[in-house]
Amino acid sequence: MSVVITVAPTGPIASKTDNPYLPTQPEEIADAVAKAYEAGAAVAHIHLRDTEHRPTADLAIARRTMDLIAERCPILIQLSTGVGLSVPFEERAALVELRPRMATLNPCSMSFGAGEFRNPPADVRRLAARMRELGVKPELEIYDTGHLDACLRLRDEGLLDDEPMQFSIVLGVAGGMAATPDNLLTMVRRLPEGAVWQVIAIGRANLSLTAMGLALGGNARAGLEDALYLRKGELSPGNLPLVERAVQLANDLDLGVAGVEATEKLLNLPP
Ligand code: KMH
Ligand code: ZN
Repeated sequence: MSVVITVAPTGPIASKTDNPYLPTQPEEIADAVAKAYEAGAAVAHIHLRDTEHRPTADLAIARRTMDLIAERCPILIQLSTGVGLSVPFEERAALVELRPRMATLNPCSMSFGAGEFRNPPADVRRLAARMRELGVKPELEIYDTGHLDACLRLRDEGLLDDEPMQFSIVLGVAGGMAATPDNLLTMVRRLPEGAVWQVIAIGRANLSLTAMGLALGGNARAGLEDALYLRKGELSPGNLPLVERAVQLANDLDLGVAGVEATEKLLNLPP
């Protein structure tokens, strides 16, 4: 039994003012990902920023980032189609045309902190169908119980392969579920048989809920997208310490860490 560690180096919200080690440019992102790969990450969840550090779905920036990562290491690239709250859905969806091995699929619209995360049902269905056509495995980001039900409806409509379904249980976004052990347990109990899943715990509860996820049989995600601090008052000096901590947690629980090939098998990734 081994667990998949995903590095999420950047995210849609934080800036270099929040943490100066946040990678925003393609070279910085590729460097953070390569170091995470060396530490044990098998998947890289990628958000892009433009030269002004704003979230972007610019295809040239995405292509360049993917190429730079591939030059450095064979990590599995999962592009975020969440991108950022200000980027139109159609631009976000176009990223899957670059055929990353995986991409996120956010099934529902929601309040997201002070902003709004727009995922209209018809657009989500179109994107799910296109990902299926292109062989891009969706990572289903669920921020509430109803989001899980929405994913199961997509599956029942034939828009998602369920071999296996891959979920991120997102806890701690203001507008979604709070980051509590109770909410995590509720979600895990409701997942369909055979699902592969990980916890994305935003902010202060990141470490405890990541550990709980591992103990419950989930995978783990680590990086500055989800936690800017290693512990109270101590900014993480880059993504590497967060990834190393997740790997250490998995090792301490005697779980072992899956490499790229094992992850491809576990997720039944199209070639
Ligand atoms: N940072 C996540 C909570 C995605 O990548 O598709 C939201 C997100 C979605 O960034
Ligand atoms: Zn993301």
